[in-house]
Amino acid sequence: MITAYIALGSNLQNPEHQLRSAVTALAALPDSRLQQVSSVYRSAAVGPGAQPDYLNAVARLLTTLPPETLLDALQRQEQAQGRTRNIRWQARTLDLDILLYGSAIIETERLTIPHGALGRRNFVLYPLLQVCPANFVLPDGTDLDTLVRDCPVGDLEKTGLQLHDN
Ligand code: A4P
Ligand code: MG
Repeated sequence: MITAYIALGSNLQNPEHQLRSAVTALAALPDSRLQQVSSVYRSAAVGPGAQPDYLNAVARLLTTLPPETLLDALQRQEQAQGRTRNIRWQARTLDLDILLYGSAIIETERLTIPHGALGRRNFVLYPLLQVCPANFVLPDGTDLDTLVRDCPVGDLEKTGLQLHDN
C-alpha cells in the first residue's frame, strides 16, 4: 500500500456539503483505505477576481491504485459534484489534488507530484501537517516543518468542522 495525500477544496454550492460528499467518495475508492482527514480550514480565495471563501482539508489515503487511476477516480468525483473547467483558478464546487503519492516524484502530461502548490500554500500545508507523521520529509528532502514555519498562517482559520471519524 502507498500512502497518498489528497487536498480537498471547495468554494461553491455549500462547500461543507461538497467536502463531506468528497470524503464519502474517498472512503469508497476501490483498493484503498481512507485513514485520516484533517480539520476543515477556511480562507479567502487566492487568485483573480472576487470569489467566495474556500473550505480546504487534506486526507490521508492508503491505496494500491496507480497514480493515474487515482487521478481518474478523483476527476470523476469532481465531475459528479458538478465541477466545470473553464478558467484557471475560477470558483469551483470541488477540487481534488494529489499532493503526494508515497515518495514518488512524477512529472507527466497529466500529473505533477508532489503537487506544484504544495510548498507555498497555507491552506495545503497546515492541514497536511495535521495528518502526516511527525518530522515528515518530502520526496525532495525538504522537511514539512520548515515549509510550514516559512508559510504565514495569514487569514487561514481552522473551523470546528470534522469530516471523518479519524
Ligand atoms: N494535474 C497535474 N498534477 C496533478 C495532481 N498532482 N493532482 C493536472 C491533480 N491534478 C493534477 O487541474 C488541471 C490539471 O492538473 C488536471 O487536468 C490534471 O491532469 P484542475 O483541477 O482542472 O485545475 P485547477 O485546479 O483550476 O488548476 P490548479 O493549477 O490545480 O489550481 P490550484 O493551484 O489548485 O488553484 N484559494 C484557496 N483559499 N483555497 C483553494 O483551495 N484553490 C485554487 C485552485 C485557487 N485558490 C484557492 C484554492
Ligand atoms: Mg486541481
